Amino acid sequence: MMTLPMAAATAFFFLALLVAVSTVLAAIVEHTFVVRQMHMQHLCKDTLVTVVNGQFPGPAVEATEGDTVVVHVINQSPYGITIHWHGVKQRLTCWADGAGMITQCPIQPNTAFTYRFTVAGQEGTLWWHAHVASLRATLHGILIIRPKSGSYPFQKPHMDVPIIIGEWWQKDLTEVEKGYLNSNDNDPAAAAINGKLGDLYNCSGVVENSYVLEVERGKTYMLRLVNAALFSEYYYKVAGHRFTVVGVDANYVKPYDTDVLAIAPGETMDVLMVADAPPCRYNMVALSIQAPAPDPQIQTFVSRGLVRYKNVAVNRTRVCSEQALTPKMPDRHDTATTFFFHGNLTGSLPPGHQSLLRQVRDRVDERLFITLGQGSICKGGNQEGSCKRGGSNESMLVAYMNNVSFHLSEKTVSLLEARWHRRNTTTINVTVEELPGRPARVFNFTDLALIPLIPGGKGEELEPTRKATTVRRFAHNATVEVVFQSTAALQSDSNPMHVHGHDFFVLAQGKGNYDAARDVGRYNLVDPPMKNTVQVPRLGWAAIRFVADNPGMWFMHCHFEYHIATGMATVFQVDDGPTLDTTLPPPPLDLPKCSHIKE
Ligand SMILES: *[C@@H]1O[C@H](CO)[C@@H](O)[C@H](O)[C@H]1NC(C)=O
Ligand SMILES: *[C@@H]1O[C@H](CO)[C@@H](O)[C@H](O)[C@H]1NC(C)=O
Ligand SMILES: *[C@@H]1O[C@H](CO)[C@@H](O)[C@H](O)[C@H]1NC(C)=O
Ligand SMILES: *[C@@H]1O[C@H](CO)[C@@H](O)[C@H](O)[C@H]1NC(C)=O
Ligand SMILES: *[C@@H]1O[C@H](CO)[C@@H](O)[C@H](O)[C@H]1NC(C)=O
Ligand SMILES: *[C@@H]1O[C@H](CO)[C@@H](O)[C@H](O)[C@H]1NC(C)=O
Ligand SMILES: *[C@@H]1O[C@H](CO)[C@@H](O)[C@H](O)[C@H]1NC(C)=O
Ligand SMILES: *[C@@H]1O[C@H](CO)[C@@H](O)[C@H](O)[C@H]1NC(C)=O
Ligand SMILES: *[C@@H]1O[C@H](CO)[C@@H](O)[C@H](O)[C@H]1NC(C)=O
Ligand SMILES: [Cu+2]
Repeated sequence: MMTLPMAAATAFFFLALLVAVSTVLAAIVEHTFVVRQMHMQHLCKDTLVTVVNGQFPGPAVEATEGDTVVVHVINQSPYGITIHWHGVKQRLTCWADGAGMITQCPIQPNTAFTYRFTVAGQEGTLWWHAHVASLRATLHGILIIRPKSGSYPFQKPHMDVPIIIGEWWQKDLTEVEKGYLNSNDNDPAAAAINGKLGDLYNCSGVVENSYVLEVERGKTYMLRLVNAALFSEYYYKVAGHRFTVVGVDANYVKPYDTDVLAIAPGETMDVLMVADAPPCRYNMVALSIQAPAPDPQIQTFVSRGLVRYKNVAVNRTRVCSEQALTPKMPDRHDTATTFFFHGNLTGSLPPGHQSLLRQVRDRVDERLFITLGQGSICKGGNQEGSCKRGGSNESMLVAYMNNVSFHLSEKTVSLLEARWHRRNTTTINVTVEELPGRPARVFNFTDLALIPLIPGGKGEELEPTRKATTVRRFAHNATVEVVFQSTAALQSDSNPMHVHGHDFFVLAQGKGNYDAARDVGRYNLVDPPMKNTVQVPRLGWAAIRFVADNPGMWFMHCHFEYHIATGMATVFQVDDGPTLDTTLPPPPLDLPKCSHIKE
């Protein structure tokens, strides 16, 4: 037992050597991220925002598959910061995952930390974002991984075009985060495409700038979409053009032709668009989607940008209308279009991933059924005591998985450090519970009568819940199946569920209550898409499987900020494997310490 850390250290030494030898041909992509507050003007208002290198969105990280990425984060903001590399598998580098208090303490103000990891075995679009409080609304950027061979499984596009759908906030984001627990008004001021609000927003007659994409007729553009919004899934269209989806979450899919894209928070997408329309001007529109009433309704957010053809014909006015063409968008309450969009994607796996697919097809070691919903806890000390519910101010709403709302009480050490150090000491004592593998109580999860949060409502009886730090532990190389069930408990949102450190196969999705006897037969075990974020449909379910082969403590959560902040989360603990190259190395020496730990 005592020798474990030594073995790990030795393993790390040899691994480092191996990596040094095998990466002779791989490059190092190095960035310095200075996190700082800055004033920005939008909608006639000066707003203090926290950004990287003075940019919103932040700088793009562009790498080639197999490269090592090194990012020096220098924190000159007043907040503790972590940066999560969303979708990067972080094989044996859980320490660099950047999940606040899960894998590391935040980088304290006026200190620095260097993230080091490789981007291997994945190609396409990912992104990075702060993973503490709501600061990711302004602290994010794209992460592009291009194929090492230079060739794609489709014709090489003329140009890459990042399309980052985000939001503009005028409120203090750290206050917004606290407000979730007090149900304050927490809406963004606008939607944005690549940081531009677009010409649908104005104040005092001054129109906001739009994102403009200049295209050449006949060329093919690869739109690299990221949904960086805190709250909303979006529909995205470009008037007069169609798309071919070729990748999701940095995994190739079989080409899928469509004129509308649906992208949930945390999802990324690679999409080909041929500039084959008459050489005019075409609006692109990103429209927020929301569950219909009786779910609480917020304002709709629309951001508009422009596709403009170069070398427009001199006689343009005869060919083109005066106004740029605008796409006809789905209704903002249309949850069917996104359901079918996601359901129609099938994977196109590289040979290296076939053995994973074989393993999830042949063997399931752990089966979890996880309900996603809302409940309430009593305000004050005794959370499980008796208090008025149904929207009373004596209780507050929280989100949960299987009726437990994730809550970190430990403020001095991350869960990964606690696990690491417990190998040889008992002084670090973090109390965790096992996440239940299924709900203790079965009810009609998708009964619409459960939605309204009103005194005496049908949902009131099911409402009491509790908070805990939950973890689910998996043996190395276990095949895990998770069925997520979106419920109608006090709301009926969809839930974009994100797993850190592993991609998973999305085997099936459906409407209503999951029924294994009926639904297992519908699993796609032939060409399922591989993802890191699955959009679990509103009043429906989604089934995923993955191989737990990356040792560490991996956050697993809904990517709607309100849900993650109020507890729709847990941690997957993956054990070390039997060999040195399946064992997590020791923490980097400069891993941040929590400010209030006395050394
Ligand atoms: C236990 O861990 C500490 C660091 O956390 C290390 O300094 C010490 O040498 C370890 N003890 C043994 C017996 O491995
Ligand atoms: C400004 O915005 C308002 C509503 O937000 C809209 O009615 C008006 O047409 C806009 N004006 C311009 C010049 O875009
Ligand atoms: C006007 O533009 C169209 C399409 O670009 C072209 O076919 C046509 O010849 C042009 N007409 C004149 C008079 O230039
Ligand atoms: C694919 O989309 C069509 C409608 O566009 C729908 O009828 C079909 O059921 C979808 N397939 C899946 C597997 O979701
Ligand atoms: C709850 O609301 C009632 C009346 O609306 C008010 O009298 C009471 O002080 C509030 N209690 C708390 C704990 O905010
Ligand atoms: C560890 O936690 C247990 C259970 O909460 C508690 O009884 C024990 O005193 C704790 N030990 C330390 C060293 O904090
Ligand atoms: C569950 O609720 C839905 C919606 O209210 C209803 O259509 C369905 O019949 C119910 N299912 C069962 C098994 O009661
Ligand atoms: C959740 O657990 C609480 C106890 O903590 C219980 O009162 C409640 O009925 C449970 N609700 C559901 C939906 O399981
Ligand atoms: C994982 O299990 C599969 C069999 O299901 C086996 O072929 C493979 O070698 C195992 N991998 C490791 C790293 O243990
Ligand atoms: Cu959610």
